[in-house]
Amino acid sequence: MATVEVKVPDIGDFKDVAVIELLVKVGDAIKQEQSLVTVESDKASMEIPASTAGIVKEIKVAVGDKVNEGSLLLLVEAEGAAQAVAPAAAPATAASAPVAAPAAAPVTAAPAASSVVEVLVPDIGDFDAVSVIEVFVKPGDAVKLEQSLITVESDKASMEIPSSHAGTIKELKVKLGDKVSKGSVLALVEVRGAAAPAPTVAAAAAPAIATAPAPVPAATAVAVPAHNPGAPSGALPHASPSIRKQARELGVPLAEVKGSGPKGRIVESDLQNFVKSVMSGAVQTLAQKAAAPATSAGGAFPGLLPWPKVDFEKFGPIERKDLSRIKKISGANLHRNWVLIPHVTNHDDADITELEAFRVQLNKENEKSGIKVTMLAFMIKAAVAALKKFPEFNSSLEGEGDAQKLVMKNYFHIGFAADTPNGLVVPVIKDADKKGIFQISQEMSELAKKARDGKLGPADMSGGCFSISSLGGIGGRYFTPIINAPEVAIMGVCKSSMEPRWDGQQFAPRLILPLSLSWDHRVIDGAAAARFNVYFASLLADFRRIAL
Ligand code: CAO
Repeated sequence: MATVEVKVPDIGDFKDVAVIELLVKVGDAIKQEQSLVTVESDKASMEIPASTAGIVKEIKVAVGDKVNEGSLLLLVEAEGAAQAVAPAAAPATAASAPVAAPAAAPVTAAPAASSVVEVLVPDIGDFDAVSVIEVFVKPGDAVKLEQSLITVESDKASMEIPSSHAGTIKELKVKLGDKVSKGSVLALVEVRGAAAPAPTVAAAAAPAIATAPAPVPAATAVAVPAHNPGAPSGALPHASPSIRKQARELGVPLAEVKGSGPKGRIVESDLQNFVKSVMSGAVQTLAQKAAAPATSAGGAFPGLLPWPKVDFEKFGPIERKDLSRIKKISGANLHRNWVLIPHVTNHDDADITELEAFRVQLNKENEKSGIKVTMLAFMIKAAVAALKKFPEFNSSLEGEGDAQKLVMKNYFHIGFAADTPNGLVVPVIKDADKKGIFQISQEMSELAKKARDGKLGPADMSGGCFSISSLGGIGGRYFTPIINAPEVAIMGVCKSSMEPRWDGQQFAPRLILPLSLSWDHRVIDGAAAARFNVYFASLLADFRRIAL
């Protein structure tokens, strides 16, 4: 056994390339030519193979380090002295060598004023019969000189093959999965003008780095999945050849995997996590989503028909408007809450005859103070008292499955829905239990003004325990308010009106306030909801009860 230094082999024109992935760790048994690290320039990435088999004793580089030819990567306890080859002088064998990108391919003949030329696979070193894994162009596309046409991949590296000519693609001679080698015809390109370049065979000789790196211009030295703006499908997934191979074998759409590596590079754990989340149903691939309408229309809602597509113009003049920012945000939240929370709404009435008389009197007495008390301030205080009596209404669900918990809150922050020209917002009165009716009224009018002026900040709208949505100033009888997650209940209130009520002897005119309490059936039972409403109504009917 001998300790051998494994160094970066000749990697051609690649200088100061960053280590972006370590593929082995100390103690690993490695085979000769096994990939050890991935390095990346701005145009290419490549895996550096082991020059010897053995056990990794020490890793001399870290992710982010810059390396060059000859940089020490690892110390390996080699299997037998015979394999302890001289490190830098032992580049990987041709079959697994990192690859410099090919230069533009030679053409068979110099083009005439407008002629069709064959674009061939240039000398790509010892890469023979490599698979076409991406095709970036299609017939009719205009291509620039050196624009990438396809990506080919061996088991250790991938590279993009650039066009040897500018012109228009007449015919593609390869498709995904084809095997190509040096000299394979990729495409027929119609070249306009006699001046079309015809690179020489010598210039095209850009073999595997391990043998003789060619002085190709950096712009064409493209390999694995650098973003290719010319690609019809947009950005290519950023991953090493081995990850791409794994993804293909598993059928993972790499473009949908989020990379956590440097510059968003997809590393093995990203691939694994993606597969896990698809298997658990937490994530659907685009293909699954696209397939959903055929069987279930809409993916998450089996059996639903697709959203109707209507040509509205056919029926009359229309105009299209953008949704306001608030509408977009609140719409997305309301949709989630409506879909995810099993809502039930209990309707009830509160007799607020005496409370309204008191409110009117209070406002008369305090006319000069400038603070106007509305019914909503009393309802906020009543909500606090009801939350104290029924603490599960002041809770939130947290976590999933067996690990799910109910978070019980010992604070009382009450939100109120406010209608603004731009949409619905829910400012929150903090610590409403510690505030009196006047203070609540004042804060409410300040928050409502801020809401109308579009000046509410996140702090004004967060931390709510329970919300009240009052349409009392507008009208209506009852409605079904949507719970403001992660709260578990919301009180909807409509306009009070005088109604005849039987007092035991006769019908008497009473001021009746319609209540609509929506509650989350995962947390609250119907009986508790009915009790909450009865209690809430009793407080409004006789506000002295709040002191009990
Ligand atoms: N019954 C009868 N009258 C009522 C009432 C009720 N339940 N609630 C309020 N009123 C009266 C007020 O006393 C006031 O009367 P005066 O003008 O005669 O004094 C008038 O209606 C207007 O009140 P207001 O709306 O200005 O004040 P408020 O405290 O009741 O409400 C606010 C403030 C910001 C909540 C309200 O303006 C608002 O935006 N409401 C809409 C909420 C909403 O959109 N909810 C739906 C959400 S789901 O999409």
